[in-house]
Amino acid sequence: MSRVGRVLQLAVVATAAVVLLLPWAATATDYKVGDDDGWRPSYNYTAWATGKDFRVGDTLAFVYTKGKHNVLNVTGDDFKNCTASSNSLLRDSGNDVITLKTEGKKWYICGVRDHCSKQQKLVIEVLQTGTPAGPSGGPAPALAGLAAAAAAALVAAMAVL
Ligand SMILES: *[C@@H]1O[C@H](CO)[C@@H](O)[C@H](O)[C@H]1NC(C)=O
Ligand SMILES: *[C@@H]1O[C@H](CO)[C@@H](O)[C@H](O)[C@H]1NC(C)=O
Ligand SMILES: *[C@@H]1O[C@H](CO)[C@@H](O)[C@H](O)[C@H]1NC(C)=O
Ligand SMILES: [Cu+2]
Repeated sequence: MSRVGRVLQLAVVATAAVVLLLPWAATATDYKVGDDDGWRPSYNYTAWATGKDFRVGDTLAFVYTKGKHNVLNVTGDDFKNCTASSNSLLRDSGNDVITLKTEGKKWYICGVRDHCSKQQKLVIEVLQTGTPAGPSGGPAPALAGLAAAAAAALVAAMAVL
């Protein structure tokens, strides 16, 4: 193979590697709802969610003593009323991990007695997968590193010419 052919091959391989690695560079975040307080009444989940960057692919873990609480995904209207929705999925394992699969608002309540009206409810806004806009965004440095590596590979390829 000619030298130019080799260089082109190298450039193609470097580019392909970067394209293939991009999805993995944007790592998902696993959130424990309420952090050390877990899932319980009389905790401000709005304050907990404030400033967090929820993305498609991230997970929410609702952790509580099995039998004492549960988790129902509900519509926005039912969230306000603290009522279950017709298509709510009841989760009650005590360690309910939910993967955020789509963008948009997601509403969760506890369906046990009056817990929901005692603040045991969470609403979040899920954004598309990608580089967080926040100042201390996690995956951003990894992406920058990959871009730099790709650039270096291409420069190296040029130098061979
Ligand atoms: C919960 O926190 C939010 C955001 O910090 C605040 O606006 C709201 O008033 C708080 N709710 C209660 C009941 O303290
Ligand atoms: C609750 O989650 C289930 C399973 O993902 C889904 O089929 C259902 O539509 C959801 N219901 C609401 C009210 O979001
Ligand atoms: C919410 O509650 C109000 C008052 O009880 C009721 O009129 C309304 O239909 C309820 N909305 C939903 C979505 O259940
Ligand atoms: Cu509860």
